[in-house]
Amino acid sequence: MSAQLPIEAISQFSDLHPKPGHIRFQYGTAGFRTLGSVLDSVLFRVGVLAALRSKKLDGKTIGVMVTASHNPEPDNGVKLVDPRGEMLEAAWETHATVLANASTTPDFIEALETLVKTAKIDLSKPARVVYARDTRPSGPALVAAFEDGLKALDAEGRNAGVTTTPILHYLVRSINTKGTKHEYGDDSEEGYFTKLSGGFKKLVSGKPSLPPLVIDCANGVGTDAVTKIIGYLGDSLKLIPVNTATTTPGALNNACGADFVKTSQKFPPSVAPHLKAGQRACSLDGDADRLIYYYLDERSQFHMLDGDKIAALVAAFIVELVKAAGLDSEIQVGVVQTAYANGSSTKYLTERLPVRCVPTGVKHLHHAAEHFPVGVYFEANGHGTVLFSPETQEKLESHEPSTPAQSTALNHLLSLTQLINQTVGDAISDMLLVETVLAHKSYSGIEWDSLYVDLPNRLVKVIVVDRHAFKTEDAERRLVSPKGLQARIDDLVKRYDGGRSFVRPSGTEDVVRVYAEAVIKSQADDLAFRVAGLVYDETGGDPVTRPK
Ligand code: G16
Repeated sequence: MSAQLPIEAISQFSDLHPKPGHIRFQYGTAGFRTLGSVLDSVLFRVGVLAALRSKKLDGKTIGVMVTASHNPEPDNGVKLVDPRGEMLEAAWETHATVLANASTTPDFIEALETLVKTAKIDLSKPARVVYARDTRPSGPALVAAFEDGLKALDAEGRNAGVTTTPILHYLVRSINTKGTKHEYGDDSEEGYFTKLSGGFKKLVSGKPSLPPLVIDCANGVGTDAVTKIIGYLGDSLKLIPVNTATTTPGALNNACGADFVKTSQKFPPSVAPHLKAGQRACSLDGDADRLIYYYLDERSQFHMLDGDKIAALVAAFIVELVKAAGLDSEIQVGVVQTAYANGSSTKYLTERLPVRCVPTGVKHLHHAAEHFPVGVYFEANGHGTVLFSPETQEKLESHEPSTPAQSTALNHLLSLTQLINQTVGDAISDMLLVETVLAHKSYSGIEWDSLYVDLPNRLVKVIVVDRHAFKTEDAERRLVSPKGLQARIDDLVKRYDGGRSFVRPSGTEDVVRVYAEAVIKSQADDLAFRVAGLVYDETGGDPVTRPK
């Protein structure tokens, strides 16, 4: 380990990207996320960190995505992607937070030296990083700061341009598996679209076409991906894209997108002209990794089909295929959820399959899902995917079917492994997956929705003085701090029929989230607002304004 950190280059670049004194950054649920205007130093340091992560992993390509996903347009953020396309290893999240908070260039260099020593990084190894950004106006300057970080370590960078988060994850895995027996796909956008659309076309071949699907692109980077995939899908699926204004200031995620639909429990006003009775539609979020469906019934009433409903639909379909392929004694399907999963969905699923509950954040769900031969994971907010373990994949490839029906089911399972982006939740891949199941089952939104009836629920945000004062346990279902607050929540919950509520600090916004459900809608609302009141009273003071 003779190579040394290029201190001089790092110093020179670092001085161009000073850390703002008054802010403490944290690598949270999905990386660093706050106002884009304060992230310059973080992006530079993430560039250096990504290069070191690659060196540590023997020159494997690391991914970096510049996005704030569902957050408002002035926000931005950055997250790192490990070589198999999964989220950054947890221990390195701590390193990222330490580096981001070093006050000065000398402190930053000292933190780097400590990291190199403790993580035993061989600096003579090459460093390779692939990176992309979403459509936010602050993106180009932040990418430039990030590139300075790569330059400081003389790392090899590949700019994947403006693209979705799931495509970046796909690229990382494809680059790192190129030429191996686990080759994931061609390492290009074209490879991604060909792979997904190819799997979809095989799966729906011979099935009656579904009516066109309205797709709300949240005025974000998903617009471009939807436009492109339309070309690859041909007649196999008709999409009607709306909210495609990627260059209109302030339009991103504004009264549209998956988070708007899930949180406000209504469809985006801009989608209204396309919604008639029976019409199904879906919304992506700002970086196209979340998906929420909805439809209007014959009385023009809105019904939401969220991540829980997607999990139920997809898990049941895969279980049926595994059985039809004659593999049910060998391949078990399991589901992973978070505390936000609707109580009815958990009941429906646990009656049929093994179900695990983990803390919020795709990284937690992903790792838990890896323990199942087929792991279906979805957050209620529409973020999720399906994982086929390497053993399952091999079984599917080597299994000899004994009847034509088994052979068809087996081929469908193999096509699913192509259609599904197994690196991370992917709105476009998930949309094709849902459309596949609907086509196979001849379901409209109504039949899908009738799998189980959601318990009325309400999600609210509370701005508090210090959200870091809120600590949780039991997969975020109970508060351990502030002291005594959980007992007061428990007392309130007891008064509501079917009541359930929990409180947790957001890892992507400067708020505390309160979730509540109850048998009656007005009661769920009431419970949510009362718990929010408790939270606010507990922390008191003026709500903190966000850093300028
Ligand atoms: C990110 C994470 C999700 C998480 C969401 C909200 O989504 O990837 O797993 O559910 O944030 O997290 P929190 O409640 O901690 O703010 P996205 O789509 O914004 O990247």
